[in-house]
Amino acid sequence: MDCLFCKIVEGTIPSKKVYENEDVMAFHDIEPAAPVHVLIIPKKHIATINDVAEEDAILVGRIYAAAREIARELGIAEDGYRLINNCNADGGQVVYHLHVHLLGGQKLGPLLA
Ligand code: IU
Repeated sequence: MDCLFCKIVEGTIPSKKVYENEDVMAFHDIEPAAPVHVLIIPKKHIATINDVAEEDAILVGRIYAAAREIARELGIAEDGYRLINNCNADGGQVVYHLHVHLLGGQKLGPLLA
C-alpha cells in the first residue's frame, strides 16, 4: 500500500521516533507547529477517523494512552497540551493514515486560529 505512515511504521522511511509499542508508534512532525509536535499513529492502516471500526476501540484508547505517556516523558503534561485529529478535506487532513497531533511546549492559541 502506498501510504507514507505505513512506510514509517515499516522503517523504509525514517522518522524521529519518540514512542513505540505493539500497536502504536509516535514520531516528531517534520513541520512542527509548536515546540512539541508529535504524531501518534496506529501501526495498522486506518485511513481516517471515519474508518475506525468497533473492533478498533481498544486501539484508539491506546493511541490516547500513548499521548498521555509521551506528554509526560517530554515534560509537558503538567503545563498542558492539545490533541487534534483532522478528518478529510474540510478537517485539513493531508496524510490518510489515522494520526493524532500532540501539540505543546507553549501556551496554544484559540483552536481555529
Ligand atoms: P494532517 O492532520 O493530515 O494535516 O497532518 C499531517 C501531518 O504530517 C502534518 O503536520 C505534516 O507536517 C506531517 N508530515 C510528516 O511529519 N512527515 C511527512 O513526511 C509528511 C507530513 I508528507
